[in-house]
Amino acid sequence: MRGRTILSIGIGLLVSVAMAGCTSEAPTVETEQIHGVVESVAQAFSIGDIPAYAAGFTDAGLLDDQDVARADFLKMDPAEFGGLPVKITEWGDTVVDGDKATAEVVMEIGDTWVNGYTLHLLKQDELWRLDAGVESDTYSFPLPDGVTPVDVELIDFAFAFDDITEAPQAFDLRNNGEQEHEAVLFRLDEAHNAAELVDLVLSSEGPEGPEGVEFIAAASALPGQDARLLLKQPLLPGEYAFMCFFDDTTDPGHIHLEKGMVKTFTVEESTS
Ligand SMILES: [Cu+2]
Repeated sequence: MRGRTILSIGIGLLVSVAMAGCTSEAPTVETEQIHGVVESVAQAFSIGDIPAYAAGFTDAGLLDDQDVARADFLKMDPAEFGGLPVKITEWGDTVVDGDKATAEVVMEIGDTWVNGYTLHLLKQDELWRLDAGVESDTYSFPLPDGVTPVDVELIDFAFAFDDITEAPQAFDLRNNGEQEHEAVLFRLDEAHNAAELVDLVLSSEGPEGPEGVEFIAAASALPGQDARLLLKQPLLPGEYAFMCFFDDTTDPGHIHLEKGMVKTFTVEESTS
């Protein structure tokens, strides 16, 4: 996960100590080592431990994850990194092929939502390390019984989804654009319409976002990629907005939100 603005923290990473559900197969030594590395990386992110985080990556993996070389990452201000509690709640398949491996993992982030990632690892000097950014590959983990995801299409530069008729608990993002996108979900208060909200967000800084706007959750997807976002609880009635804060790679200095990548929706009070 990158050490960027708060608004983007959602995409970040993971953490934790307890691995809840291993696969049914008996874990091999390799699998245990891989899970241990991932746990340590997640833990390091949770507490903002930059050296420990970097130790879990190859040079190429760290560069992909952080967009900076190891030497520069190690000089980063610890206050700017991590600090968002992340817990690994489930492992999917872990597949070892020689000195390479993939590990499917589900991470609960900030006690609010869940993302799934397929991690890519490389064994160097007898140690497994992440060889790609945590968010570089997703994992569409199984949803709880009775949870139907809302399909959200991400394009350059807009969100598209059908009318929301029931309180959603999960979103399946599909990036059909040419650029990487994120879906950062906010709950709005009644005082702001969408245009005012965009102005507020663009002019604010800090992990909490602007007053009157509550950060809920986030996920990101590369072009052609799917990403699943599961909330721990269905959304309460109210007004919500998805926004994307990624840089426009064809227009440096401007972000997708400025190009119109924002969409609001309403969750109605249940009539039952
Ligand atoms: Cu975007």
